[in-house]
Amino acid sequence: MRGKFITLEGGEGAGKTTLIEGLKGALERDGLTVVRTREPGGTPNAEAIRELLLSGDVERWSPISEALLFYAARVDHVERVIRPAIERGDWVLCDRFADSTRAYQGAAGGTDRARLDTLHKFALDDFEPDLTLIVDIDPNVGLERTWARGEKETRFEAKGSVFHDRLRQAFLDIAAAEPMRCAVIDGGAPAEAVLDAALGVISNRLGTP
Ligand code: T5A
Repeated sequence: MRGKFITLEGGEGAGKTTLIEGLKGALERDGLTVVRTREPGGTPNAEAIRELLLSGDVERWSPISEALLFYAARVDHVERVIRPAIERGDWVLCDRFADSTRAYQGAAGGTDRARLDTLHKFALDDFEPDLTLIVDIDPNVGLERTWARGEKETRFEAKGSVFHDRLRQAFLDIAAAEPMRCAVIDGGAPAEAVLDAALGVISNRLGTP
């Protein structure tokens, strides 16, 4: 039986990585085999592209160059990891996917959505997640969480507040446009409540064995 493909999306520091860890444990306790992965990344090639994308000067790449690099990484990731796992019957939890390109390079970065849709179709045809959890958070709260880690800022964290406000709205717009695929989770809630909400959505939308 085909597995399921679940993506987690949202702005910086929304809590996706924390949530994915909790989801993996809970779904494995339900007897599922779960593959946890992330974008950009998930394969050696895609991790090498991640380094190009996240480091360096904020304006190092134009949004179109970024989109092409994200898709080069994404095709490698889908072909080598995501699709084989789903075909084995595993459930894949992926930290970010194509909606991040639509929000970061598209709505917030200024690349026309139709061009990104053409790129997606060229690269992956109609391949989309079974379910996308959009973890929504006030960008100021999310960025403060990332700063509290004391790590060097990525190129995207370093973009200004207008960019991060647009991002939040972009993810909410994606959820509103595709309610069958997407669900919005309140990322400002305590971590346990975020996990409970996400598990509720997964159970309602996809069921678990
Ligand atoms: N990107 C990516 C694009 O521009 N286009 C694309 O197509 C793709 C795929 C990736 C960057 O690339 C961009 C987007 C990103 O800028 P990344 O480092 O993977 O870079 O960035 P994020 O995915 O944003 O990862 P973060 O770690 O910054 O955020 P998370 O994963 O959402 O948050 P998380 O879980 O690490 O939590 C952050 C902190 O908050 C705490 C955690 O303990 C942690 O310290 N926390 C909470 N605190 C209170 N309450 C909660 N509910 C909490 N949940 C977590």
